[in-house]
Amino acid sequence: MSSNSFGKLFTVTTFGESHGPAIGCVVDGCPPGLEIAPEDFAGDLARRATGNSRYTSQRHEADEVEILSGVYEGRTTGTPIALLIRNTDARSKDYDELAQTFRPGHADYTYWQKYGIRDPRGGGRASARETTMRVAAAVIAKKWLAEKSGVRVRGWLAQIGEIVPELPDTAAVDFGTVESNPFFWPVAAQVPQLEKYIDALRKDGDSVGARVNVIAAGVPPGWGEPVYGKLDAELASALMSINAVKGVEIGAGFASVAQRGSEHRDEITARGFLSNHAGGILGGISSGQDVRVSIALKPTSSILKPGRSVNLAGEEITMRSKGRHDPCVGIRATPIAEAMVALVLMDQALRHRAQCADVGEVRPRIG
Ligand code: EPS
Repeated sequence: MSSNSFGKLFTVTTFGESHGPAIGCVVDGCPPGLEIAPEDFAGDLARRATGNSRYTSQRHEADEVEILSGVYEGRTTGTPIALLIRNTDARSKDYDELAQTFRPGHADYTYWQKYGIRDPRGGGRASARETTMRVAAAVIAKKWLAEKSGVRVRGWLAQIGEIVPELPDTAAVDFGTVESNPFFWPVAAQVPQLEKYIDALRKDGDSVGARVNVIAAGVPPGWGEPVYGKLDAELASALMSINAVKGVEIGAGFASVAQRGSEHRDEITARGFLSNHAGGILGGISSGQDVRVSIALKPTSSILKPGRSVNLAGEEITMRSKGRHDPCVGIRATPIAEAMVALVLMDQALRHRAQCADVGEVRPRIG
């Protein structure tokens, strides 16, 4: 299987299946001298993990990172950093029946058509388990971005089904609140409503979609490579590669369709831009404003509600997905979306440094 690597100067290759012995990644191109310890990974991996609440899959993985290479006496050496996480709670018998059919809405059918063979246990490589290594790799990127450029990448759940946060605007998001509930929801008063909603969904054997927003603050102007390596193009590609993502918006996104130019353009003053419909990216290059992205995640396809499919002989059957699935994959997607944004920014930062370090600071600098 090809295309398991991405990035140009800061490259990440992930490997492993949901029910194999381990999952892992190799991060190449990390600048030397960055302090990294196994404990650095615990926070974000726990934010993404299953089993943190009754609202996600009840698979309980330890998600402990082993650093196999690239770090000496606690600092990166500039050589490939290999990270490994052993799978400790796979329950493959849940997938015995699923191996004989294709879950409607799942990658089962297309993997089968493409490769003529598949590892059905836990969805194999198509499982959201793979996103663990994206989050692990991004711990390194987030740390470097924060230390070198003061960049901070943070996200929140911005819609689940029909429910939206009751907030005047996204500038009002309090990240303390986001981190204090299992949904990454920015309004504490709505959390009981979400709990009831997910409990009812589970009882009904169904699932629902979600939207996750991410803001990268502190990105300096200049990151992004026109024309085929535009920052927004690479963000869209990276975010779209997350399991279940069906849409990506940058800034005003699809709302731009109904806007006038006089509204959409972000007017410029000596004190800064007057709005941010561009999502912090103009011409594929960061403007110095917050980079703002949003993703749409489809409802989980593995659900208890019976659905029609065919078996390997092509006969029509009715099937239901057993196992420990998430009623809404979006609930755990915030750290994953942050991770992909951070990985793209880190790669673009190094690429900008490589080509344009001699340009220096250009006047006027807005904001
Ligand atoms: C997943 C199905 C479930 C989840 C898994 C993603 O796996 P299993 O059926 O083996 O319990 O638990 O998520 C993780 C294990 C994880 O770490 O994110 C799927 O079909 O994508």
